[in-house]
Amino acid sequence: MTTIGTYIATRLVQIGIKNHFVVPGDYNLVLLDKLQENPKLQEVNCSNELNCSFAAEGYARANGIAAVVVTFSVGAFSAFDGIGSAYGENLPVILISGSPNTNDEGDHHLLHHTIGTHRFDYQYEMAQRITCAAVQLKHAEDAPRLIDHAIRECLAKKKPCYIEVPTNMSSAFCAPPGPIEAVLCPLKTNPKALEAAVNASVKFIEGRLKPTLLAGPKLKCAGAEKSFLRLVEALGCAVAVLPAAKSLFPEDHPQYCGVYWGQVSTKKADAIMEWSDLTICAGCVFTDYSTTGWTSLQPASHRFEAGFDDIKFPGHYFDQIALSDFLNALADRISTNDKSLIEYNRLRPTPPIIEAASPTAPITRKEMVRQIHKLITSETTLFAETGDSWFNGIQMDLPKGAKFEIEMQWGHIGWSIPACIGYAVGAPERRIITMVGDGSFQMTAQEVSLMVRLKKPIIIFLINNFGYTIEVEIHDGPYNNIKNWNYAAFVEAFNADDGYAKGFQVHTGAELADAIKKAKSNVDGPTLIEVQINRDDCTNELISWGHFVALANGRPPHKST
Ligand code: TPP
Repeated sequence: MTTIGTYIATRLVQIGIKNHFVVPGDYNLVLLDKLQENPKLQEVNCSNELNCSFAAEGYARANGIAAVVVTFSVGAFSAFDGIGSAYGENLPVILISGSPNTNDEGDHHLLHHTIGTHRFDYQYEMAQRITCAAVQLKHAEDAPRLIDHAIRECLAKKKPCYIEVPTNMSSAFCAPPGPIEAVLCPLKTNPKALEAAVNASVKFIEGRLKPTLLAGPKLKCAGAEKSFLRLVEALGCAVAVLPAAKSLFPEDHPQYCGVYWGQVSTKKADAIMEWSDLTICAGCVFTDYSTTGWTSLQPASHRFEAGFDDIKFPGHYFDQIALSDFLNALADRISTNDKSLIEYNRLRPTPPIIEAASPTAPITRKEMVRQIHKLITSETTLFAETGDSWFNGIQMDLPKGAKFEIEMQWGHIGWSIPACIGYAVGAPERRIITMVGDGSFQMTAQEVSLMVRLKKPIIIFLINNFGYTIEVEIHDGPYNNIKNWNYAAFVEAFNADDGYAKGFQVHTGAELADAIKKAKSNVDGPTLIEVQINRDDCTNELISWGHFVALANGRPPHKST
């Protein structure tokens, strides 16, 4: 007999989930038992619900879909943070929350883990604002329809969904799951809309002299990386990526011209993008951060935008078109125009040769980056946390196959630690390297414990510059100073009964090289290498970017007329 709990378990397995991330609580315990009955589903236990939601977010980055199970209010409110991230970052994460017994509201009871009122709908109402579909399972006969609806939307829109399961509902009987194909309904391109869009686009693009291409982060959720590559090769022009799209286009490709990020671009991408008279943006998201405080947003007349499911350029708008279908169709029809690539090849900077620093000199950020860079292979996924780690990571050239993860839309410090362990569960074959600042690490540090528990050989570079340096560059004050920790000793505390966490603190290039060697041989657990650098030793790019973002933040209110 199918219960609501086993129904959910079957659906999770059918859509490709092997692990669900949980923190138990009395409102979800029966549900957790029901999920455990499915042998194809393995539970992963996190230390708190904030971390749990980020671990699921990271798992979705690796696996394409994830689920997180929490208890009512005290758990779900913390998990909302990672769900906000999943929404912003276009990651399908299913948030499942236990909730009060269905009889309690009618019985006019006050309950624990609530805000102390007689209505318990507030969590569902909050969830509606940060998910693409939110459902409450109050009647067993409705449950299959509601569960399928939430999951279908989540998969199609690549956004999180919410399923609320009252504590007395998990073991209630319901109809068995129907064919999964009815839930897997990817966006269908309307052929008429596609034809009209491609005809108008070809005419528009061929009317410009020197187009360029720009890849954005939504290429990934749209599954359009290959079709983008086809368009790149058909058009033959210069190609840049937005910072959050790093690694979605191969960096060894002859048409690649770097990360376009205004004045903090790499490889002079800004020179060629701003020289061009049309930027064809595929899956791009322009925010104050990705445009360096709005300084690098091309004028609308120079922008052609192919989005997740729509196309817009001056005087035109089309929707119901999947991005990959559009890029493929355009690649079939567009004429080659390599003017921007020819120009870029004149500007292309020769890669700088970074000399090794003296092994005994106090370590600098530059030397640290040089050594981390050498570790990156085609099997590496590099996580770059909010802070100067963004800039350190963005500047590293990646070999073919290497992947880069960044959370630039949501920008929650501390994301990288739980997200990278979630990612490691979803992609056990990848070698994970995480660069994180001291301030960020302090937010979610206890999730290193899960790396120890699961024996994941993640290498964490903890860049200790003794404070919130990115904030120092945007707007300084005493609040940017934090308490220093003994980070190496901290992670080794997780070895209490067993475990292989290793921690090192390094002050010179030689010490770093030695710690990296030891990290590589620690295959049964995480290694944290704390690199102590000077408080002001940050990238020039952080300083410039911080300046422009601060200017954008500081614009005075519009005067009323
Ligand atoms: N709270 C959350 C949850 N997220 C944020 N992004 C912030 C506050 C604001 N914030 C952005 S970066 C930052 C803070 C507090 C400091 C990061 O410091 P650290 O991790 O040490 O990196 P560094 O800037 O030193 O490289």
